[in-house]
Formats: sequence, C-alpha cells, structure tokens
Amino acid sequence: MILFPAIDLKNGEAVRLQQGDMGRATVFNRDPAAQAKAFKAQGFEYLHVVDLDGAFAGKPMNAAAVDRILAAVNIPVQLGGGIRDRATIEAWLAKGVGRVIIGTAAVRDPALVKEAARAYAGHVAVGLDARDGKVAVEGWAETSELSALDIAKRFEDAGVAAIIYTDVARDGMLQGLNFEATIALANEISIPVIASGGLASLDDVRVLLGDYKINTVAHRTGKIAGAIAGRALYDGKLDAAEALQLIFDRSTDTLTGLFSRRGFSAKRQLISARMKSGDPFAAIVFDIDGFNRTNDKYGPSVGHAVVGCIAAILTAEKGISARLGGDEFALLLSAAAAANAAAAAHRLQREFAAISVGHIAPNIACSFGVSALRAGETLEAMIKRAEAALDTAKHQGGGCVVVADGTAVV
Ligand code: AMZ
Repeated sequence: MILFPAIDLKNGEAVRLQQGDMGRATVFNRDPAAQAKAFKAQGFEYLHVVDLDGAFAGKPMNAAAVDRILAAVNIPVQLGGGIRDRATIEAWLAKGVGRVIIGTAAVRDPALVKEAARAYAGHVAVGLDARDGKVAVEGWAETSELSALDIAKRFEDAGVAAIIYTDVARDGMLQGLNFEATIALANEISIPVIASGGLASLDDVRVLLGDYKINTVAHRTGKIAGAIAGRALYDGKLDAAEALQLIFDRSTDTLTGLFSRRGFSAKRQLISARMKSGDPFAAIVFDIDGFNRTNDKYGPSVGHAVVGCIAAILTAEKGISARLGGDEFALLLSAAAAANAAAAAHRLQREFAAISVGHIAPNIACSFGVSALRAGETLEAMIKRAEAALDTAKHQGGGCVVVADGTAVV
C-alpha cells in the first residue's frame, strides 16, 4: 500500500479544494516545491500532483511549479490535470514525471490511453472521478453518462498502471474515503486501484490495510494499492509518521506473505528502538544461486513454487523473515535462536536443497551470510556484515555459508 501525499496546484500555489470547487480553495503553501521537500522529509516515497488549472483548461497551466517540484525531490511524482494528448504525455515523462494521470481523455479518447499505456508501460494511470456514480470530467465541471466501472473495463488489458478513483463529493471534506465504491471497483477489475477523496484519519489507513470491517462486513481491502491523502495531512488530522509506520509495518511480499524489504526495515527500526544493550541478535541473509536458470529451465511457475516453499520453511523458524527482493531473503533471530544462527543456516541449506515441486527436484543451492550482534553495534550494521559475508560466499562459488564473525564454514 502506498500513501501518496497530494499537492494540488492553482495559480502556482499548493491548495486544497472542497468537492473540486475552485471557489472553495485554501492555500496551504505558496511554494509547492518546498511542500514537496517537506513531504519527502516526512518519509513519503511518492507524490501525487494535480494541475487544477490544467484540468479546467485542458492543457498544462502550472508547468513551472511542476518543474520546480521535479527539481526539488528525487522521489517519483504522479501528475494529472490537462494531460489530453500524446505530446503532453511524452513531454512530462521526458521531464521525469514518474506516472501521468489521464482523466478527461480516458472518457473522451480511450485510444490515447491505450496507445500511451502500451508505449510507456507502468507510466500511465487513469483518474476516474465519480459524482453520483458517474465519471466527472473537465475539472469536474461536467459529468459523463458513464460509470467508473464502464470506463475502467475499457482498459482492463491495456497495461494501465493504476486507476485512481476519487469520490468527488468526499474530496477535501475529511469525512472518510468511499470504501464501498472503491472496493467494489477493485473487485471487478485487475488494474490496481488507488483510493482518493476524503481520507480523514489513521482509521482510514487501517481499513485500507484490511483491518476493519465496514458495516460489520469484512471487505476484501487487500486489493487497494494505495491512497491519496490531502487535507488530512495539511490540517494535521493524519500524522504522516504514524501512518507510514503502520503501512511499512504491515508491508508484506504479495507472493510469500513474508515481510517485504520495506516491512523488514520498519520492523528492524522498531526492534532497534526497543533494544537493550546485551540483547542477542543474529542475521542470516541468503539468495538462491542461479535462480534465473531455474526459472528458464522449469518455467516461472516452478520458480514461484520454490519461493513459496522457501517462505514456508522460513515461517517455521523462530525469527522475523523477509523477502528482500526476487531471490534474496533475510532472517533475523533473537535470544537462543541467535546463538545457533550458523547451525540454522546449514539446516536451511539442506532443507532448500531438498525442495521438490511435483516430480521436479530443482536442487536449490543458496549462498548464506551470517552475522551476530556485537557489543554496541546497531542491527543495521550487523545486517550489513551479514550481507558482506553473503557476497564473500558468492565469490567463493556459492552454495556455502560464510559467518562474518570469525568462523567461515564452507
Ligand atoms: O478538483 C478538481 N476539480 C479536479 C481534480 N482534482 N478536477 C480534475 N482533477 C484531477 C483528477 C485527475 O487527477 O483527479 O485532474 C486529473 C484529471 O485531469 P484531466 O485533465 O485529465 O481530466
């Protein structure tokens, strides 16, 4: 789940509207680039920027402010408002916009979205803004006859990176997101859906993470890929640090259910904060040797199954396990388990080698790096040493366990 802080631009300033009404604008920052920097400093990893004047005019109107934002931060920016033709899409992407959002043109010119999504895979999103169930266009001054689902379905196989679904009536009102409509949409299509309009508090973030029941019904909220926060952040109703911590804490890898790199790093920070000196910790990091060859030889479904088996084995260990990347994993051990980390690495090595998928025995070999926490050391530094040991193991030809703290065992 990604939480996107929003910067809406009107006359070169960062504003928030209520229900999309330009007459009800509050200026929150006269310097949008400074606002972008502030969001980055708070820990956000992505920005949502809208050129409001552009959405009304049908062409970019706050390009200078967007340029300043792009120059001020190096995190990806998704940008919407007045992007209605191929030249404008290309110009923004060339300037470093991570993802363009197409609203009006998704209703009026679906071919443009399809062609752009094909040409710039991962860089084209569709913005669907619904008022009374129908999609609003032209700065929300006009309403079409089509529902969000009608339009979303057009792009089902087009390679659109995301659909940003906004409930116009809730936007800027701090009354909470429209979960029902957003989840209903997400359940009907395979394109990731980002929720927008009315995000009010940490409770909304909890619902997005699948925590809460809505009207006593447990909704499947796991499909919501992200949410946009605007006024709640500017008004201080949503604490950025708290929200990001909650999200990172629960950030798991979709295939394995293990902590993702991000979730692992959040957990690590949490443990570090609570750590007392003398607490025993150890780290095992490893990756699968020649995983691509396994994929090539047996196909990706066997590769996925192998990763699933590794995840199941790690879950049975007494520790915090994470999938750091494609074929890279980590296991953080404490107390008695930490004292036996090297033995655990050898045991894992044998268990992975024995993995079979149906009648296929892919002979999975892994290289391991192991480290134990030294007096006065941080968890971060300990994991770095395990990673260095893993590098050594790979240089030694792989398939071995290197213990950073002295005893190298091949
Ligand atoms: O608040 C508004 N009146 C408004 C707004 N926030 N009008 C349009 N927009 C945003 C959409 C989308 O991100 O949410 O502008 C983008 C769409 O612009 P266009 O020009 O493609 O319709």
